[in-house]
Amino acid sequence: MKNNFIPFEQFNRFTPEEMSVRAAEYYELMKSRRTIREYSDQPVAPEIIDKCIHTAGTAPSGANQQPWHFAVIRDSQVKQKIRLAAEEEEQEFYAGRAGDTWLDTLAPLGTDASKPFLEVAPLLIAIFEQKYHIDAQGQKVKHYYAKESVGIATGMLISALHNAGLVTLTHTPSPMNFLSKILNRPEGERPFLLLVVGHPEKDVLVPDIEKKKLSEICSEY
Ligand code: IYR
Repeated sequence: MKNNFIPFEQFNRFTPEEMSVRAAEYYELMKSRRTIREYSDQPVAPEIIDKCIHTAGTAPSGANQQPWHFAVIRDSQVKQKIRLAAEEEEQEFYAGRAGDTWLDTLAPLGTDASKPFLEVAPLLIAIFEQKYHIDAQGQKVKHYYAKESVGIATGMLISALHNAGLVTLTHTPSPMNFLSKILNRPEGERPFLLLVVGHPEKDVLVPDIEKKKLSEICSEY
């Protein structure tokens, strides 16, 4: 059945000049984002995280099915369990599962199997992709473009957290089924990403790497 349609009233229209300024300002904001692997234990107020997750929840999704769940982990015992399980997987990854080609590609980042940030950072957000939901009649309803939708929402979350003055690490221990077990997530949900969130450790260093130029990522037709 077709939805009820309502006027599109909350949209802001800007002059071309205002649009240029806003586009440039957003670029400046986002290009200062860096992935951070060393965190201080400085806490983050829950309402800031709630607002950023609420922002992520405004993302477009296939058939508006919103196939995502954000599990916020602050409890140190749960963080410790996640660290131990992740490091177990990472040890196998770095000891051979990844293969030489992958490890050679990663070498410039200087990463290894040790993941202290999973305990030090004030919070982790485990993002789950929901493959389906159960409707009022108890029937499974498949979600369309679930992975794409969760990816978009995750990008919006990273952007919102950066805008709020926080740093993140998009961590993907592989496989990460342990997240479903530790967090007791329902069947039909798959771990998508583990986002580490907080404040950077004092005097933190980041790799001296560059983003591609506009001409390398964009073509016009
Ligand atoms: N999950 C591992 C390996 C890793 C893989 C990629 I692709 C990265 O960009 C970074 C790390 C780890 O977190 O160490």
